[in-house]
Amino acid sequence: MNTADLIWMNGEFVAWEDAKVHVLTHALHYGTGVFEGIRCYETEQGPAIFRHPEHLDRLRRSAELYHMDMPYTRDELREVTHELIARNGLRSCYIRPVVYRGYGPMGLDPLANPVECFIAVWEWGAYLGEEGKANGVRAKTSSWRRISPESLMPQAKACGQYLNSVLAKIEVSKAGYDEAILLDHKGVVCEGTGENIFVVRDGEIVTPPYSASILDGINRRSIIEIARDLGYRVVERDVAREELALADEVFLSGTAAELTPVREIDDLEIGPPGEITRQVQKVFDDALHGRAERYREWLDPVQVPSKA
Ligand code: PPE
Repeated sequence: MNTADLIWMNGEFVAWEDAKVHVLTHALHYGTGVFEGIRCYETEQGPAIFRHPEHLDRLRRSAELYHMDMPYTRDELREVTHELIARNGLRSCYIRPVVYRGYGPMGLDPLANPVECFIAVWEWGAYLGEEGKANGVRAKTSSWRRISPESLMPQAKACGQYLNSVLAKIEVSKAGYDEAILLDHKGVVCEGTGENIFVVRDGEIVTPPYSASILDGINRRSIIEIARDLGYRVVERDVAREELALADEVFLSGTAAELTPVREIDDLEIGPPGEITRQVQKVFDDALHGRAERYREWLDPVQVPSKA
């Protein structure tokens, strides 16, 4: 992992190696934190953050679901993120804000623990590998079901909830696959461990709806918009497991993974990335890197503060 010089933590810029928490930090014991994954891309106009306000809004909503009052406003977080990227001299990076319950009383009632916040940035390459992004990954359906709305809140991007993804990821990586696909508690296709999923069949694009316990992915929304702008029909409906194997094309979307095609599912061949996947991937990549005029408003150019 590439480190950066500075991390922003509770209102201050601190050296990477000094960004520390106490061992009795509540979130470390009980997973009581929420986070975001955001990417900043090098564009002709300089570094620019993809759908920054949308990510910060989701962070606030996740915090609210766990009864945490955000210690900073959206604008404050946006500005310090710009400054952090500039002060680290980064042209492109991954951005990880975390809002969490800090050191305080032990025990499950977190309400007396302080709500703390940090933002870390680092250079992060293709999450499922450059090869996977270009030629597709091998996926396997996990035996673990995606967290159900009966026990947790699938729409919250909360730290503890990721134990579900961690179990699925370990299961399939030990079996030699690149990524896990989780079914939801009803047995329909939900998503990857950190990506939403799209299925293409007979020219139509299908993706599971919110009722399938998915995370409301910001890239998912962007890709739906791009695909519709390209003239494709995109349908949000339940997807049966075997539809993955019967699909003409399957791809994943997420901030870390961007748009990554799936070439094999449960040892059944889907094939190399198809025409629709490639077309959507190209426009999406242009949007991320500021090459698509139509989607320019999705980018938040990093404003370099004068003191940087
Ligand atoms: N589902 C899950 C479970 C998920 O974690 C992500 C993002 C998505 C869907 C796609 O959401 P979006 O990025 O808004 O399009 N996963 C983040 C964390 C990945 C990680 O390994 O850490 C990410 O991609 O940043």
